[in-house]
Amino acid sequence: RFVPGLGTILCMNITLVRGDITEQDVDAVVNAANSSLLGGGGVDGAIHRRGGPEILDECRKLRASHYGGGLPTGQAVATTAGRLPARWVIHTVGPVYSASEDRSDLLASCYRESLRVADELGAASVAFPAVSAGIYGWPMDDAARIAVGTVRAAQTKVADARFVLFDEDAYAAFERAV
Ligand code: AR6
Repeated sequence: RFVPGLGTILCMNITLVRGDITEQDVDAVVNAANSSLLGGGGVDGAIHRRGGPEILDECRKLRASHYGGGLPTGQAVATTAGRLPARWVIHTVGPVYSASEDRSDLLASCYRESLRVADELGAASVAFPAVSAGIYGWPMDDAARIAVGTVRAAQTKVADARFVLFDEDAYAAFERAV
């Protein structure tokens, strides 16, 4: 918003929602994808199931045109959202958790890059899952701390950032992080 004397101030609302990310009425939903971009389980499976085959078609085209070797960990790319209420899906690849190597920067990069892509699209509202905190094994409290800290600190025009948590434990971890 524009404040006389101060210029433009970017304000972001961060909200926590308990629910299913595929049902969110936002401009863009973030997918916890893998580098193949060709689908999988968890959030990825739900998004492709509910969104329909258009999403996979665009993912295949992206692989052929830009990401022959797959989308690198920590990066993000957008496709249509098919039949989802959202307009776009932003696919990002979280790091697999490692107890012996600190991969926090890569996890933070998923959120920063997703917001950068959202800005490019002109998306004002974005729903995030707890990237890496499912099949990729990241401890939920740590994943939540990185997610909230990174989104809060980001320079972005996104006004509504929503974390959509599937179960009570994830919701409680994000509440602690906020
Ligand atoms: N809405 C919101 N959150 C969900 C949903 C949903 N519909 N479904 C699961 N979650 P995950 P990752 C939660 O495994 O750890 C796939 O096979 C889930 O409970 O989806 O980054 C990809 O293709 C957990 O808290 O993502 C990759 O191979 C969080 O979302 C791999 O899994 C993330 O869990 C990525 O694993």
